[in-house]
Amino acid sequence: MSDAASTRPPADAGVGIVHLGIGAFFRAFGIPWIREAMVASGGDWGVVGVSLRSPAVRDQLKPQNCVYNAVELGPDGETARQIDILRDVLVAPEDPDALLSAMVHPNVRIVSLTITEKGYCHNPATGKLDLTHPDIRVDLEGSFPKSAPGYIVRALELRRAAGRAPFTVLTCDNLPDNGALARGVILDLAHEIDPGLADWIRAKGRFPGTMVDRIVPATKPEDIAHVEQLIGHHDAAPVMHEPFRQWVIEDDFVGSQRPDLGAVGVQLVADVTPYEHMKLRMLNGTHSSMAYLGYLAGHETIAEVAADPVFAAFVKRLWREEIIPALDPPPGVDLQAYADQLFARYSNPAIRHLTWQIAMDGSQKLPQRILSTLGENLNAGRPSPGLMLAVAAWMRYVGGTDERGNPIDVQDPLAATLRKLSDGAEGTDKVRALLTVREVFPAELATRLEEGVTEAYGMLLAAGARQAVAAAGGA
Ligand code: CS2
Repeated sequence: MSDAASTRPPADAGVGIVHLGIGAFFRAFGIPWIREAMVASGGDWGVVGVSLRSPAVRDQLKPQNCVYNAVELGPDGETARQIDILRDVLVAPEDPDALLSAMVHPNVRIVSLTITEKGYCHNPATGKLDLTHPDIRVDLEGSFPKSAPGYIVRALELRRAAGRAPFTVLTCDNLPDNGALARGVILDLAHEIDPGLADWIRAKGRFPGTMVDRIVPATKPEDIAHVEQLIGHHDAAPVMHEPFRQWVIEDDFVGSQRPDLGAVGVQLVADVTPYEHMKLRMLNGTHSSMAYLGYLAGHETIAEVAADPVFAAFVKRLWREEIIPALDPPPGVDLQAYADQLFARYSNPAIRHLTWQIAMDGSQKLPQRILSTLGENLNAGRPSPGLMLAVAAWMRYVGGTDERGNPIDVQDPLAATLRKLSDGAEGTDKVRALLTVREVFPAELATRLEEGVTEAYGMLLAAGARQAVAAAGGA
C-alpha cells in the first residue's frame, strides 16, 4: 500500500473528537480521513466513538483495541487499511456520565455526528425540532438525556458552567442545510432548558455544514469471513466501501480548531449549499428512486438495478430531464459528468448495497432527496414523471406487500402510521391517504402532487414496477 495508511499517526495523540453514531459510514469515511490528516500534519485528533443505543459495535471493537480494517472494494481489486485512531467506544445508555465527561473534556474540540436523518428528532417537512418526540421528552424531563441533540445541549451546558469554550458540532448526515438544521434543533432544545444557554450557544457555537459522500453498505457476515482471508486474521468489525469519497466542509470551527483536512483532499469552502444539493438530489435522490422501484421489481442490490437496461435508461433520464435542470452547479462542476460518474459507481459489482437498506426511513429521506426537486419542477412547469413514479413506489413499498404478495419488512419511524393509512384505502385512493402525512408532504405540495402520483401509482398497480419504469422513460 502506497498511501498515507501505511504511515502511522502519532501514537500518543490525545482525543480531540467525540463522534456520535459510530456506524459503518463514519468508520469507512471520516475516521480514515481524519487519520490521514494526523499522519500529514499531526494534532491531537484521536476519536471516541459513541453508540446511542446498541452495544453491538462496542462489543466487536473493544476486544480488538478499537482497531479495525476499512476495506476498499474497487471494480478490479481490494485494499485493506488498518484504522487505529479510534481510542474508545462508549454506549450512551449504559453510562451517560462517561459520555458527558468525554464531551466536556477540554481537549475535545469537535463533536461529529452520523446519527441518520431521524436522529435529529425534527419534523422532516419543516426541519424544526419536534418537541413532542419521545426522546426529546426524556431530554427535557429525565435525569439523563437520550437523543443526540439532548447530549450535545447537556454537554454544552456543562462546558459553559466550567468556563470552557463550546465544541464545534460537525454534522455529517445527509440532510439539507445540515449545519443550520443541527444548529436549529440544538438551539430550540437549549432554549427550552435555559434561554441563557441558548444565547451562549448562538453566540459562541459553530455548526459548519458539510457534504459527505462514500457508498458504504452495511457489513455482512460474509464480508467478515472474506476480510479474514484477505488480511490473514479475524476482524470482528471491518467496514467495506467504494474507492470514491468526497467531503466538503464549511470552514467555520470554534477557535479554528480542526484536523488539517485540507492537506489530504477535503474541500474547505465558505458555502456548502450547492455541493449538498447536488449530492442529495443527484445521488441520494436516484438511490432512493432505484431502491423503491428496484425492490418492487425484485432487484436485491443497486448494482443489479444499474445492470437492468430499463432502469439504467430511466435513471439517466431522471438526471438529464428532471434533476439537473433544477440544480445550480457548484463552482467548476459539470453536472452531466457527475451523473456519469455516479452511474459508474452504482455499477461497481463489488459493492453489494441492498435496495432494502436504502429503502429504510423513507419518510425522513423523501423531502430532501425527491420532493425538493419535484417542488421546483412543478414551479417551473417541468414534467417529472420519473420522480412522481418514485414517490408512488415509496407509497407502494410502505403499504407492506410486494408485487408477488409477499410481506415487506418496512423499517421507518412512521411505518405503523403509513401502513394504517395505506390499509385504510383501496387502489389509487391510497395515494390521497398517504399524502396527508404532514411530516413528509406539506399541504400545498400534497395538493400539487396528487394527480401525478395517482397516475404513477395506477401504473404500478396495472403493469408492475419494471413496466412502469419503462413507460416513464426506461428503455
Ligand atoms: C444511501 C446513502 O442508505 C442510503 O439512503 O442513499 O447512505 C448513500 O449511500 C450515501 O449517502 C453515499 O454517500
